[in-house]
Amino acid sequence: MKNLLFLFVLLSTLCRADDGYRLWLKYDLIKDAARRAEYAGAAQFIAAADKSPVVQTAAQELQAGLQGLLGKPVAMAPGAGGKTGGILLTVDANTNTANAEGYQITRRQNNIVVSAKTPAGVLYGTFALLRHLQTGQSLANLALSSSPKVKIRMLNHWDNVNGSIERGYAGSSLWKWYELPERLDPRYRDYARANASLGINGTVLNNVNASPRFMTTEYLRKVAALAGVFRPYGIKVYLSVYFPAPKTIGRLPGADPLDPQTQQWWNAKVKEIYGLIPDFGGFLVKANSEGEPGPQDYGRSHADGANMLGKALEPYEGVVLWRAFVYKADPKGDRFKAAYEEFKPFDGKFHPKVIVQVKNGPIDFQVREPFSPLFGAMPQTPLAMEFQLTQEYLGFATHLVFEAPLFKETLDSDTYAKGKGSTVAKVIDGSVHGYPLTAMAGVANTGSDRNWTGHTMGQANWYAYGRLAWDHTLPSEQIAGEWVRMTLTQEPNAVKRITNLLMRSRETYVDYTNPLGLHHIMGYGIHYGPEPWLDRAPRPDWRHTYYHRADSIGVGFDRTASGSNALALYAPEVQKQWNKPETCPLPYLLWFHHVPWTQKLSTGRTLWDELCTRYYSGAEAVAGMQKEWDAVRPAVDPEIFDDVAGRLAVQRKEALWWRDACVLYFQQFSKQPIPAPLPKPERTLAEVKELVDIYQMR
Ligand code: GCW
Repeated sequence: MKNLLFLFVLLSTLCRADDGYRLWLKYDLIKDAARRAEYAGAAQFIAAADKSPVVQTAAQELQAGLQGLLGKPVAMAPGAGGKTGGILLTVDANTNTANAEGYQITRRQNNIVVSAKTPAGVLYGTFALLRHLQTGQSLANLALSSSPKVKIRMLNHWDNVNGSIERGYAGSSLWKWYELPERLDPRYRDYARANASLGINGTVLNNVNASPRFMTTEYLRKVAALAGVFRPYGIKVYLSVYFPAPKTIGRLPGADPLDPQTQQWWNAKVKEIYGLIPDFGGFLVKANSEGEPGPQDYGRSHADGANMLGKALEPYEGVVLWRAFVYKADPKGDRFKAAYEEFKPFDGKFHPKVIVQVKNGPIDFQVREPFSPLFGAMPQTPLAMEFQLTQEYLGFATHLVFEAPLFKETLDSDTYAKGKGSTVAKVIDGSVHGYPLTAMAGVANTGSDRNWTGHTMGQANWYAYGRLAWDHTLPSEQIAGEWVRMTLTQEPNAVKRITNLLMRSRETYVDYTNPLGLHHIMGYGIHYGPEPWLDRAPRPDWRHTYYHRADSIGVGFDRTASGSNALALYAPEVQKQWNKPETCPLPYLLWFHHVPWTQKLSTGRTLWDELCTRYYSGAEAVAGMQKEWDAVRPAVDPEIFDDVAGRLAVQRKEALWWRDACVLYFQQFSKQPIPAPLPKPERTLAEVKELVDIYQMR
């Protein structure tokens, strides 16, 4: 009897074991019998009269989804033919949506009708309906409608030809270049499904530090094979460009963008690409940045380079995404201003095919950054937002950091470009300046790990990015809740706890790593762990003392008129919010001010005491996260539970490194005790440095 019981428990555990592969598209049987019956009654058949591949994809996904959720097959009917009680997927040019990719879901004559102007809209509507069912919502008064706010919603993969991923923490690349085009890994399709379910409609396959290989016919055939898998999911492929490709591959003497030979080479290359991939999305370019070649090597500007590619794309639909992530090694300058100074003078001078892609902040995907001043400064140039999903500066795949609040913080910031309400989101979506092209990019956090993102909770960042690229007005909390219910559990208490855990995670990470606006003090090169003491590097702006400027007086980078004056790049209203240390919001304080250790802050504590308090409370909060996670154990899959619990334990350990490293390091300048009742670190600065050094070893 006992043995039997053991077997039963073991079996049920095994059956439940979930490796995370299915992401938020689990389609597990709905436990609530009444809800299941309600759905079954409304989904007796699926009718998708439109034969386009994208609509047929939608129908198949719906069928697979319903089979799982209802636990029984749902038939595909050729058309409604007067029948009721089914789901109709229809392309209808008269659907009342804001744009071609939007959808409407209504109940008509006892059918559920998913309708859109285009097949892609039907696909997105179908996934929205599935989400509605997956999250267990009622069908009474079903009426959903939504349209994407930006046109190009893409992932950027920093994947290399050898299968490695720059700043990737979830295994190796999904793309198996040596097997393509002959063998198509089934995973390519699942990748496309996941993206399409969010409305992502583009993917840049290769690293912006690009290999010229991708412009060879040999590799373009491989790319075409992937495009073929993604096409029925409404996803276009894009490629990162190695700027001197005409020289490396075309054997031209150079790649000067104003040389007619260069232009001709690109024209021919683009023609070749479209011959292989008729719906090719376009190019992403990192030029004259961090050692990558570019037009400046030929005495030309970023605009010359971008416009040359724009011209080559003229006969086709594709676009050029030209990155603004550039900064010169200038010991007297402020890296904060670099992109603005390079690009602002070219506003209005770009070819209509060009979008300038700007990172959310002026430096580099730090734990918190003020929005890039370029967002307020380019009325005549379409700007794309670049977010980073992979946690380069956010603890890799070991720290739990839900990024939606970070994305929202940037998107909701007001640039005042055209008066109050000119938020970054509204600049990006074209509503402030009427940009004809609109785009958002997320540097992917996916890899070959079975669960795609290493940390199971990292899936939530992919999910949140996709949802916000579709509709930047969605609240972070709603996104978190959806993801939890589709991915982890439906148990209401657990949903609440995990949603809260996600929602607080980013601020917690800020507290134990870079509180009060500190930035760029992470481990050199690998960008992991603390290294505020770094004062030697090949370039001044790769030294961390450059950013925090700690001295006997205080800490922080004076970017007001008395310092680098980077603040002047913002609209006067923005400057006003940040220009005085007494009124600057604490999250941005040390971004803009060098503040005395003894300065009293709005919290009533001195800067030094506040800094310590945050480092300690942040590290303590991780222990709180562990407790919260323990409390949801009965409600989540055991394999996922263990995965997250293990990673939280690493996070706790490393939060303590960060805390001890930073308070001990800055204490050398502040010369003040750790404020009571906080306990003194149990180790010396030398000891923490040694630990951090291990992670820097070859
Ligand atoms: O954040 C930095 C990374 C580089 C990256 C670069 C970029 C792809 O450390 O690894 O290179 O940004 O965005 O180009």
